[in-house]
Amino acid sequence: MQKVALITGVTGQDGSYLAEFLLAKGYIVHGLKRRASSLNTERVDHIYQDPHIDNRNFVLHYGDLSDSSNLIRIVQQTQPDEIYNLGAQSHVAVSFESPEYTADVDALGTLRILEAIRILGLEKKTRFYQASTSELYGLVQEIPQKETTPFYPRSPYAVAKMYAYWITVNYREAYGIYACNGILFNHESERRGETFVTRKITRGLSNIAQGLDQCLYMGNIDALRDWGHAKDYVRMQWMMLQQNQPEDFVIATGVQYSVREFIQKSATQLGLTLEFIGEGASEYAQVASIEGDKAPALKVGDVVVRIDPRYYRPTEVETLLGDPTKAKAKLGWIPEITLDQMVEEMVANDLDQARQSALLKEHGYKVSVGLER
Ligand code: NDP
Ligand code: GDR
Repeated sequence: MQKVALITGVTGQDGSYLAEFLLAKGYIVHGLKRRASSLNTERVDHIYQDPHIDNRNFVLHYGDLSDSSNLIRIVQQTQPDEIYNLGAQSHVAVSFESPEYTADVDALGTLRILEAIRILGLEKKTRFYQASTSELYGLVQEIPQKETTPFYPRSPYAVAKMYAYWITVNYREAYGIYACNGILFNHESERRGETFVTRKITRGLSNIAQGLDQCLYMGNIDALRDWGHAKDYVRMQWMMLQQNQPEDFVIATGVQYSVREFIQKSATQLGLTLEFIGEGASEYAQVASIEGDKAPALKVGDVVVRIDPRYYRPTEVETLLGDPTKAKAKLGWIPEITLDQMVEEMVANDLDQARQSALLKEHGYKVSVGLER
């Protein structure tokens, strides 16, 4: 019998990699997509199947985590063996702008799916994965952070995710649902949303290198993160649902870098050496030397990074470092992609896109590199 999975957030970074992963394992994959005024399925277009063919194994359904009746109907129609709840308003800074919406989708959205499982009597059939986050640790109480480290959320996003974490635990204990939290530390890829810090850096520097933009405006570049690759992390999401007993796991690399170091590494990939001058909001980085021809639009002395306090958060998470010992010991999970390989992949992808745009511009076509930063 083919297993059936339902993924909320299938059009996002993780959802798209997880859908590929499950299809390769022979699953029938159903995904929830939101109605938007323009198409938002770019990350899954390569696995899209024409609705006119029979026996599709990848099917998208319109839906929203704020809409219980729609969720109940989709769970009823698809009768999933596994639900991966990846859908969320996932941007921490945006959650300060839209706290109520974030709570509705990220906290109550999780409850709505768990209730759908219960209302439909699927407690013994459907396994549930909740996309929990290292943001729960916020103002960190212990370094490195593991499954037993106390939570101290520092944003409306993290507070909403804390509700989702505990309601998942509660439905496991109260109703015997196989439900797990993956407490995932930051993970990135060439499919990362453009306004998260890593992609903002690789894309921004690539555009500057090709003469499509002038400067990258950053917030707190001293923040420390434990960054892994999304492909390694979605594999782990699946592994968590294949155990005999449901449990919560921290997923991290156990290695930490600053945002500043990520900027340096990305610049090196572009053949640039940067010099950081000043401190805090007055800080900027200029090109100290250039090697190779990946940055034809730049010259030594050009300022490529400036600090703009508008990107500071009202309450910041300064440092995150995970301890994945439990996941390694119990599940045999080992991350395969290093940070340097990931930076190389992300810069190569963004440089390729920037080169295409630069070529179009050179030939008189209008190009937009996206002004929303
Ligand atoms: P993305 O922001 O790339 O994707 C989020 C997905 O959720 C998109 O498909 C989005 O749809 C969808 N979505 C947003 N709002 C709603 C809604 N109201 N109803 C239904 N779907 C909605 O996130 P990631 O792939 O990076 O992360 C996946 C999950 O893991 C998220 O829950 C995130 O909070 C969590 N997480 C992520 C980490 C990371 O480092 N990436 C680390 C820890 C946890 P659309 O495409 O239409 O916007
Ligand atoms: P984060 O990721 O908040 O950790 O949440 P993000 O990449 O947005 O920020 C990481 C750190 O970089 C600092 N920073 C900036 N961030 C952004 N976005 N833009 C900037 O210009 C900038 N300058 C500095 C931030 O202040 C922060 O300290 C991500 C999301 O994927 C969540 O959904 C997920 O739960 C957590 O990772 C784990």
